[in-house]
This record gives sequence, C-alpha cells and structure tokens, in this order.
Amino acid sequence: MNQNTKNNNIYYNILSSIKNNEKLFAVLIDPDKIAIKSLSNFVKKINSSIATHIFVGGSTVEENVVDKVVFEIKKWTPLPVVLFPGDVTQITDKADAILFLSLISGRNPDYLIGKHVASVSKLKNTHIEVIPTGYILIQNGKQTSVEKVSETKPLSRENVQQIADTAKAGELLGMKLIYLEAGSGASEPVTNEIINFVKNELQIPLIVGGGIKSKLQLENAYKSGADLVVIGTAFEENELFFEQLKSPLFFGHFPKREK
Ligand code: 1GP
Repeated sequence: MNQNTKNNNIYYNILSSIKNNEKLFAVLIDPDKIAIKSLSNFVKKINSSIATHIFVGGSTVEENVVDKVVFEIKKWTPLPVVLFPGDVTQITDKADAILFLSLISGRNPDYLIGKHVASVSKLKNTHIEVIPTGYILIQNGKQTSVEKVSETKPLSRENVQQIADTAKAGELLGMKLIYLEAGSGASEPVTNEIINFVKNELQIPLIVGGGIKSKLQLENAYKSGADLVVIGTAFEENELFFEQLKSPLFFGHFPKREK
C-alpha cells in the first residue's frame, strides 16, 4: 500500500498531465467479459491507441480472476494498470494502483466505508498506490449493475446542483478524484451540462465514464471538462473502434508515451 507522492506515482502523473493541458484516457477491461487468451491481442490494440491507462474491474467477477487477468495484461503493456474494483476480492498486488471507491451518490454504508474496512488487511500486503475516489452514479434511464449490486439509487440527472454538491462534498472529505458514472453500457452518457457544472466546482481531477461509444461523445466529454474518460463496452462490442482512437484527433492533447 502506497500513499506517498513520488515521481512515478500515478496520481502525481494525472495531476501533471492536467497541468500540461493533456487529456487522459482509460480502457476498462472487465475480467468477466474477456477470455485470458484474447488479452494479448486486445492489449496490443490498447497500446496502439491514445490510451494512457488500463482500468480493470467489474461488478461481478469471481475470486482470483482479476489477479490472473492483471498478470496477463502487465506482460503486454507499459501502461499503468489501475484497479476499478467492484469488490474486495478484486484487489491484487499485480496492479499499479487502485481507485479506492466510495459510492457517495448512494447511502449504503457498506459502499461508503464497510468494504473499505474489509479491504485493509489485503491492501496492507500490497505495494499498490491507493487513490481515494468519490464515485457518483448518475441515472441513465435503466438500472445499472452498480445499482443492483450496491442496492443504491443513482442521482437524478435533472438535479445538476445535487450532483455538483455531492462531488464537492467528496473533495472536501479529502477524496483525490471524482468519477461521474452513467453505468457500464448506459444508453446515454453523463451529459455535457453535468460534466461542465461539476468540473467548475472542483479542484481535483474529474473522471467520466459509462455509455461513451463514439469519438464525438469522447471529445464532448473532454470539451465539457472531463480530465480522464473511461470506455469499456464500446471496445467489447467492436474492437475496430480502436482504429478511430489511434491519433491525437481530439480536443486537447495527450501525454507522450514512454518508449
Ligand atoms: C463503467 O465507466 C465505465 O464503469 C465504462 O462504461 O462500459 O459503458 O464504456 P462503458
């Protein structure tokens, strides 16, 4: 477990990218949705895209699977691998960092503090960087897995002030990132208005994910203020989407990849 700031620290690198006006992009791998033998090819496609991070996690993943998946991913990429865990069982020392998620849009104590307490003995035996993250689920018209698993309600997308206040409360509690989530496979991503409103309230980096399926939606999320965008489902459904994300076509620019 590592909470110190040093040069190779993933959080520190996110902050420096933002300072340099660089946008960040994570591909989410749900270990439940990809076979280990397909990972080398998939990860090579990620490497040749604009991706800056690989996130790994899912709502319902069997024990030890994340460990094997991260081990395999690390063989094929220089990109940082960050855990985006649905549960304590998804923690593995093989990753570089973990988003230590508190589901602050919900009111289920298990997802606000309970799971965190349960994960400490496991985290203490790792060297991964722990990044406290306020996770905000936003309604998208259909029930998402996060909603089902956590038994919480998402915030209404009509009440932008409540979303922004929730994000700010997370920041004031000391969280280092805010993640606005429409839910994996959401029919509609978080709106530009919400991203923009929340971004204007925050001093800390803003992650946006859920339902982003096109280059235009990605670009709009960046234009509205997202610092890091996460896409998973669109690549699961169509790996050709990587072809569109090879060159720095977007608003803002991307950090230079270390060779
Ligand atoms: C889900 O935000 C991530 O937790 C990514 O969502 O799978 O819809 O891209 P998608």
